Amino acid sequence: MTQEININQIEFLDELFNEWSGFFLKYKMALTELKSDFEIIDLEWRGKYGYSPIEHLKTRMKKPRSLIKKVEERQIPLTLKSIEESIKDIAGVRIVTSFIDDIYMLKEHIENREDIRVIKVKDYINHPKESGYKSLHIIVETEVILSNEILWVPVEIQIRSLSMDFWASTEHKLNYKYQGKHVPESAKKRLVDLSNAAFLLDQKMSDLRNQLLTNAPLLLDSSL
Ligand code: 0O2
Repeated sequence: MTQEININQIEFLDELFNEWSGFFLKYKMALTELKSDFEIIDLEWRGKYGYSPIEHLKTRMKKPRSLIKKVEERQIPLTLKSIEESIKDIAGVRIVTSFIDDIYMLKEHIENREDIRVIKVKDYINHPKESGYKSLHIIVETEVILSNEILWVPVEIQIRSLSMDFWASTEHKLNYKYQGKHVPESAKKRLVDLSNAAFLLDQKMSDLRNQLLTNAPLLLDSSL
């Protein structure tokens, strides 16, 4: 930057920065809350059953560039009020499971919690996206208890299996190279085929697990 900034501009930038930082704060709090909720579930399961449906978990705040792109796509005013009302994935949690069944078990758990309200479920596992993308998206509002008020903050929870996650992150990297350009049809088709192949692996793993779980009492008996 070569242009000098004058005092009025500094004040304006200061104000803008404070306003936007304040806006994002409640989303950060909601992510802290949800992360800890799921870590507790993870600890509980590992302690009780020696197995947790949560393979790993991460949280993310939507990047300003991605937020502004969405504002433009939706043709909404670039004001904090309209962003808050229209965009529900500013805060996101991604939970990766080993098995497909675990995804729906966690969905049920979320639906039954009193500190989480489910707003919308988008099942891209039973209804994959055209790209081949599979995942379960749950838009929720999570309770954040402050010193003198309670907030309900929207968060998008994405739950997917390890192989769905592998496909999504690899596809994202491959498509990133093509940003703004036309991805060849043949490549798109191969990505859909790969998504189906990954899903087949998921199904076979689930079948194997169910078979082992059914046989487990017998295996225990025979080891006596
Ligand atoms: P980022 O980087 O996570 O900020 P809507 O039309 O409002 O119902 P919306 O809000 O566009 O739907 O959300 P959608 O399509 O339900 O989910 C968007 C998010 O899902 C994306 O985040 C990705 O994380 C993931 N996603 C959706 N489709 C694909 C895909 O084809 N490939 C991959 N790899 N991921 C996908 P964002 O918004 O792109 O950005």
